[in-house]
Amino acid sequence: MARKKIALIGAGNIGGTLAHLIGLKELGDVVLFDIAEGIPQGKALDIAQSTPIEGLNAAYSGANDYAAISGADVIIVTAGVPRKPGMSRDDLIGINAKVMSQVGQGIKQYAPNAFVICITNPLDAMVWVLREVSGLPHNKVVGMAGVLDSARFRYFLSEEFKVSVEDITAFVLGGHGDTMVPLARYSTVAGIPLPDLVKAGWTTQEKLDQIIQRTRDGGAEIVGLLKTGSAFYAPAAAAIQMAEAYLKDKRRVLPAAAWVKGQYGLDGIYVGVPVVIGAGGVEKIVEIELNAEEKTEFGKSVESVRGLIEKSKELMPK
Ligand code: A3D
Repeated sequence: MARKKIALIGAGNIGGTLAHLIGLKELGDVVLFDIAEGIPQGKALDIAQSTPIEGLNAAYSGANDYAAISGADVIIVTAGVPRKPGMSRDDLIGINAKVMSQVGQGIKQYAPNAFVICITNPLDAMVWVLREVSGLPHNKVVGMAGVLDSARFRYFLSEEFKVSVEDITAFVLGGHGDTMVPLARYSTVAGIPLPDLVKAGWTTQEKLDQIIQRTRDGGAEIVGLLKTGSAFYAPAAAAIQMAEAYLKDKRRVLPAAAWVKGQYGLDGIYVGVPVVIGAGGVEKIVEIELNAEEKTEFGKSVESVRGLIEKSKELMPK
């Protein structure tokens, strides 16, 4: 059986990290694409030269022409611009909506059967643009945000509880932005929900609220430290988990920005919800019951995504 082909559109910080991780996990051959000349070729060659050391089998190439992504099984999109200190994700929409239009055209022409994972911000609206322009089925176009947001939540909780990150599950719903909704009720340590751990004295409600806020601000905290760009190691790891679920038909239950139509009372929008990812792409939207407060927060988040999608429509080249 031939190796899978994974195309990375955008060969910047996240693109390069994705390329490296794909090789280390032997998920397939990698094509790096970017508009910057030399960058995708240089990163491909550099990583390819690490394969004899690691003892792994993966072919690497770099390109500035969309023809190179032809027939890709998986495409991960990071093309565009990241945040700088003081910027919100939504400030990126002017440039990135246009970039997503170009990328969507390239995918439509050369890789219409791929499973596409978008990472470019503002995430939920950019996934919408990519799907709209590429014309791919909704279940084959998805956004990475929830895996990263919940990983941040899990990491902060593991520090607070002094237990392994492996034993913590966390649940984050809604758009990838300041309105994201980390759900304490559905987040657990070895199956014990967080509110029960507050009752048992593991932490206080106040501390838990601070952790939830730090999760919401998780991206900005790193932008503030790096100053020249945004997080890339954890975002890349999160997208790889989603790609692997598709390539290996794992049927993993992961939070992702997926097309929700009918569930949660929504009539067709990309927003963060739990989904099942397997060989069929997004095979199922998992619907959970929300209490009144969670419903209000989720509703606010959906409204904010809706606003960004409307803005994207105006910005997309006609
Ligand atoms: P960066 O290192 O700047 O890489 C972006 C790459 O895109 C650069 O190499 C550019 O040359 C390239 N590029 C620009 N325009 C085009 C185009 N039209 N076609 C092809 N390539 C192009 O950024 P990064 O890798 O750090 O971040 C990439 C994106 O991911 C940004 O929009 C970030 O905001 C976003 N991001 C999202 C998350 C989520 O959790 C959703 C987390 C972190 C970053």
